[in-house]
Amino acid sequence: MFPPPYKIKAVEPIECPSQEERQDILKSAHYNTFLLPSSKVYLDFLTDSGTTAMSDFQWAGLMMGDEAYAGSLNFEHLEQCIRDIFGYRYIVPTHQGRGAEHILSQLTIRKGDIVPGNMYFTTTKIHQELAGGEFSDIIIDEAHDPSSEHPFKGNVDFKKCEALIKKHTPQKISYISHEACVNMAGGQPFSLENLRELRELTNHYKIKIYLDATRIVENAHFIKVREKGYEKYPLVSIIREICSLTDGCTMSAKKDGLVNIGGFLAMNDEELFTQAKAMVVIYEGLHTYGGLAGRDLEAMARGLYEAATDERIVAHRIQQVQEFGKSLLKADIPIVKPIGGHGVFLDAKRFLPHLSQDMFPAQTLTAEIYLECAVRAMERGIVSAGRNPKTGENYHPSLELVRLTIPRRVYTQEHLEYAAQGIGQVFQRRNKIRGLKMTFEPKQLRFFQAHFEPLR
Ligand code: PM9
Repeated sequence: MFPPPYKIKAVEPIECPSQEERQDILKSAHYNTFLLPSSKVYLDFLTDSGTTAMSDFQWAGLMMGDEAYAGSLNFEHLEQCIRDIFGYRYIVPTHQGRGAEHILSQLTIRKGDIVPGNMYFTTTKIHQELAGGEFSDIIIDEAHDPSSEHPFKGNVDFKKCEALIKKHTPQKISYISHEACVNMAGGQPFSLENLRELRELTNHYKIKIYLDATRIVENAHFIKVREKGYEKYPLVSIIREICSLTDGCTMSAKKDGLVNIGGFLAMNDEELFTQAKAMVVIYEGLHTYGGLAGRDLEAMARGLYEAATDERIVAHRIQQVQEFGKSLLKADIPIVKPIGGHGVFLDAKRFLPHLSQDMFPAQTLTAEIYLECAVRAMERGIVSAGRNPKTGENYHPSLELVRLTIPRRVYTQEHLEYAAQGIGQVFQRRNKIRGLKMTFEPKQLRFFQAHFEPLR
């Protein structure tokens, strides 16, 4: 394993609550890790979103914030940076990814439209539904099989895609929603070959592709190391090639953009840009700050440059995730394969085979991991999938996963070894684990705030 391409300049103390304390805290948090106070968490693997340690170059950028209401210098820098790296013509900053998803969905989806995509993401889907659309999954079948070792599980299945277009007519398809390093599949990339073919297919039907670029650097890294012919390509060229095959993107810069807050919407269509600028002023802020301070725009510009040009950052990060996954595999713990980009995903169906999906096995496992070692993980299964808005029935996703998400540049190898040991202890006592029942269910994005209690 090669060492990190950085050294540590500031540290943040963390504490591990005792076992008895953890019992009480978990109960008060209603067995939902989103409701745990972070001061009571030892290692926080809830998310890689906004949890990055910024570089000294980014911190220095905060002091360069131009806090003018209009036309901030930092916006110009960000705009230039996104044009350089991604190649899109027009940029609208937003406070985070879902701000961009909201605007794109409202402007491009009509009531009754279908939005095909390579597996759903929670915030993306809710915005598509609120705009009157219906998400339809066109990812390859292998993505739904946690043990398939397919190197590009984020790929689109063209048969599914074309069948959908023919069934509903091209006019009813708002656009193809194409996510880099598909989160809900376990951080799985698409290949450039697949995207190129998708572009040809959509050109034929005159359908647009909008990329979710949230984890585009990780996807580009996987293309470089797995796709034939790209070994010697700079990451930036791969990113540019991905973007050139799409019509625009939404991005939560809180992940691969290496910042704690920020996002944007980018596109090549001038008319859409004019409409997006009119909308951003209603929901986010002026079109040159999008709900962010000038200093945030600067940190985002610097983070994006850093992530795309210092290739060691993403290479080391992914290596750290891979090593963590391998240590779990060594203990026979069932995880999604291949090990993904931003975290290791436990397969709760195989970890707790005695629990039916309606007993929330992945949610249960997140609670047990916290109890065991004060590590916070996230449910990515039936709770996250929610209900079908038309029928009110629970979706039963094929993947019932616990995500152990690794924040960028935050934890050391010892931290990861500690977590692997704790999860190993839970695995030893798995047969004694009982499920949960839901006692409070918010209407939308229920996983954030739902309450649970142990089944008797
Ligand atoms: N992802 C994550 O933890 C944070 C919120 S959901 C628990 O993975 C993709 C692929 C994401 C994503 C957020 C968003 C929304 C869009 N697409 O959180 O609004 O992974 O910045 O981005 C989270 P924002």
